[in-house]
Formats: sequence, structure tokens, C-alpha cells
Amino acid sequence: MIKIAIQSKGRLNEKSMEILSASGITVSSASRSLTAMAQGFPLEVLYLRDDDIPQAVAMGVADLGIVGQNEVAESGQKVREVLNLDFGNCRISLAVPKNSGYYGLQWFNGKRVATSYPKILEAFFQRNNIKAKIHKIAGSVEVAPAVGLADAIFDIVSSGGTLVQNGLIEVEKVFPSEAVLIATPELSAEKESLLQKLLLRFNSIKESKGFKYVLMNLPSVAVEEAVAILPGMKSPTLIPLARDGWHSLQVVIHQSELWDKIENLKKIGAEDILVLDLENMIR
Ligand code: PRT
Ligand code: ZN
Repeated sequence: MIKIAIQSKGRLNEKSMEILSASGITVSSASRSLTAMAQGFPLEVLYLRDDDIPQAVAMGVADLGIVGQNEVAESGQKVREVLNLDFGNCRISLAVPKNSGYYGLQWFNGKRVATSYPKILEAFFQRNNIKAKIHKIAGSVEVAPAVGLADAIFDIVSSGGTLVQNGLIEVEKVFPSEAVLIATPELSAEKESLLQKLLLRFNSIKESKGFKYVLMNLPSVAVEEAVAILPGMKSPTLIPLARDGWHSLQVVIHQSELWDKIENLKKIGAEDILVLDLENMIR
């Protein structure tokens, strides 16, 4: 049995549940209490506030956790970052009011900066030899300059919309972040082996992202040309059709080149092209 802590509600909750479910692990979210037993894997889920996840994992209250790298860094807790999960992408940035006359990092000397991430900011200012006053506030950091609480802010930015709405401009992108799977530094042999099994599943979901499974019928005379257009994982799969002179061709293609490849394949006679979503890719 292994225990994983995930955010109880908030931005990371849904994607955390999704990756478990895509891994064949069912967790009932109906009568959600603090913990839930999963089906399909010897796993117990612990629902926590994201701020509490790094400490819970460092202490071994949970063996694993899914949380933003920003929270891991700010907590200063000793945990292993095992796998980047490709969601919850954001950055922690310094932002200043539009008409502040910002001219570079030195501008921050003597200024008051409001943030919920004082440790990360302090380390950044120290590295850059900036002497500023850091004000820790818990929420609504973006309004601090307008109400006179601070001269600038250090906060999470994703689309940048919140900054624009508050008349602020992003001047330094300090800390890029995404959701990560974290683990207690020392796990028992049994838990370590369960972690490795979970990693195989999570990795296969990550790997399959952005890929499509494509099937088509192709005149046999065009097979060689098609293979040149389509180098697959090993090479495309070819199956002769019952109808003479035709093959079925199957291949995995990344979304970014899907339409280019399809246009080229149509030019050499491909027909009945099916494009399917790919859920897992185990290499
Ligand atoms: O209740 P709990 O403590 O668990 O949740 P929370 O309110 O502290 O965190 P939550 O759910 O808001 O965010 C969880 C995690 O999602 C964060 O720790 C980040 O790792 C990640 N994440 C990704 C974000 C964003 N994107 C994000 N845009 N966290 C917050 N925001 C906020 C930001 O603070 C700002 O107010 O969204 C606003 C900016 O968004 P844009 O798109 O306008 O730039
Ligand atoms: Zn939080």
C-alpha cells in the first residue's frame, strides 16, 4: 500500500484525478473525505491543501504527492521531485505598476514587494544583490500596489491577464513551475517498487500526449513512398488488405506534423484515413 497526497480542491485537483484515472486507478470523489481508498492499485489518496503537501510528504504522512514546484521550493521541505507532470504550468514573476519607470533589477533596491512566496523571492534578491523589503501576504497579492501596500509584487503568472487587469507589467520571470510528483526521500522497498509501477503508468500517459494513432488504406505501389514520409516508432505497420493491390498502414504521428503528413499521404493515394487519440504509450 502506498499513500499519495493530492490537492483537495483548486487548480491541480482535476488534473491530478485525471492522471490517476488514466493510469487505471479509480478513486471515488463522491463522498470525498480526507482520505479515500483507490481501486485498481494499492493506493490511498489523501486530500490536502497544496501548501501542506510538501511537508506531509517530507514527514512520511504521505509517501507521494502531486503539487506545484513553486510550493515545493517555498516550503523548503526535503522531498524527491520524481516526475514533471506537464500541467499546472506557470511562473512566479516580479511585476511593477505600468508607470513605475522600471529600468532593471536595481529598481527594486529600497522598494516594498508583496508576495506569498517570500523564501523564493529572498533567495532571488540575495543572488542578485538587491536590498528590498519583502511583505508576506496570503492572497490578492495583485492589488497590493493599488492600495499602497507595496511598490511591486512577486506572484504567480499564467496567462498574464490578472496583471493587465491590475495595471501591472511583468518585468522578471524568476521561477518557472509545473506540477510534479514528489516522494518521501527514503521509501521502504515495497513502496519504492509501487512507485516504480506508478511511474511506468504516469510516463506512458506523458509520452502519449500530443500523439495520434493514424490508420489509412494505401495502394501497395505507394508503400515505399509512404514509409519515407512516415518514420514511425520503429517504422509504420503494414498489413495487406483482402483487396489486391492495397495495404492498411498504421502509424503514430505527433500532432505538430499530423496535417503535413496527411496531405503528403493523400497526394500518393492514401484513402479512408482515421485519426485516433492515444491514451498510453509504453516504450
Ligand atoms: O486551497 P489551496 O491552498 O489548496 O489552493 P491555492 O488557492 O493555494 O492554489 P491554487 O489552486 O490557486 O493553485 C494551485 C497551484 O496551481 C499553484 O500552486 C501553481 O503551482 C499552479 N498554478 C498554475 C496557478 C496558476 N497556474 C495561476 N494562474 N496558481 C495560481 N494562479 C493564479 C495566480 O495567483 C494569479 O492570481 O491565477 C492568477 C494569474 O493567472 P493569469 O492567467 O491571469 O496570469
Ligand atoms: Zn495553497
